[in-house]
Amino acid sequence: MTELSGIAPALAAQTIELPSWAFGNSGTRFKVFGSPGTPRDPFEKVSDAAQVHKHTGLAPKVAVHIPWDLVDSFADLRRHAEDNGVSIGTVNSNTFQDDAYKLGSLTHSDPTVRQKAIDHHFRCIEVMHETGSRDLKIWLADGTNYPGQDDIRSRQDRLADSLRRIYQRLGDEQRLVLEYKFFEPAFYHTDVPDWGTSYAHTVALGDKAKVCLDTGHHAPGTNIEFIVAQLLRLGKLGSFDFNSRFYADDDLIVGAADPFQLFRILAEVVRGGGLNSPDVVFMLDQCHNIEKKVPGQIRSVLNVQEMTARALLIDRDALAAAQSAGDVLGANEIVMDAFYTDVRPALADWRESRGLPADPMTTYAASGYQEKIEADRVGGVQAGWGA
Ligand code: PSV
Ligand code: MN
Repeated sequence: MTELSGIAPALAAQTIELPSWAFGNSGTRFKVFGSPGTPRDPFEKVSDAAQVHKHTGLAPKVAVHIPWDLVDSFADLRRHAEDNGVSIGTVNSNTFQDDAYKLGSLTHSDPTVRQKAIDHHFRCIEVMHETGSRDLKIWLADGTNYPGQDDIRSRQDRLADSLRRIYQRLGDEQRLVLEYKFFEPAFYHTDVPDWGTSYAHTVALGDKAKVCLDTGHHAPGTNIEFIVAQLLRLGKLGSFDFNSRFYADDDLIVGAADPFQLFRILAEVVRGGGLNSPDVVFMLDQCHNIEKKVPGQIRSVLNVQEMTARALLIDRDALAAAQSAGDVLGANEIVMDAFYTDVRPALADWRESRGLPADPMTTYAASGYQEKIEADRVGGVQAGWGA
């Protein structure tokens, strides 16, 4: 069996943040399917997220989305999380579902709309104080659908100004992470389409501003691991939104569509010192449209753990020697050897040695939790992506 002892400390330190919205119902523009047991409020979402942590030991934080996760008392939500062995992670702002933002939010030409969007971020910063969260993640749906619809350059200037105001409101220990996406819901241009734009804005803001890389937000064929390497090199990689995609921003289970890509990304994370660094948050941003949500999240964090283990198994000394000798095939073979190593049996043993289930999927299925939430959570309104 594969020997994990050399990489065990790194594995033990790994943490992955879960998105609260992954536990709600989600779908496409064609249909959102309801599923039994879906949480009806943010407290139930946190309870479900805590199950993922309980069975894997990997997921001690839950990211929230505002206003989807607004509650009367964030102190209560924080306490509920802590009582369940987890805590509140990244606070995601949402300026994409209010009619006022049809033509933009932080980039809008009307100062009143811009101020509304800025005020929303101020509210998110308050939530961060109330929950003990460090990071404010901004993803903007801003953009245009038609050439000439608005002045791209002026929108950048307005964005820079809005971001500066938000940044100035951050506490000393808080950060802003700016997520980019090259399309959707705007189809001609988006105002933060790529890592370069996000980098330019975050550099202008200062050290507490970083880039968030969502693995589903690139054109097909983009070498995402190169972006990872570059952002780590520049000290600007703040967080990941992990998911996988076949076609667009599919938000499928991380590592499901292209395990090799996940491995390559994690290999660069390890190489660049981003693994278990407080600077780089591993977050999931996924939707479980047809599969059960809690096991979907368990599978997801295990996928990240397995690929992290494989990335850690790359023989770095041998690789460096092969690279400096110009041994093209030898260097490639060292990387592929690590990728093809089946770490699952060794990880199962290692988990068990730490008092965790060898097979978290099976243990969850046998725990009775799923049956209990399906029986208990009848009535009320199921939470969904967007609520
Ligand atoms: C946008 O597609 C995005 O990736 C942003 O992170 C949003 O906050 C999230 O999806 C919502 O699922
Ligand atoms: Mn995302």
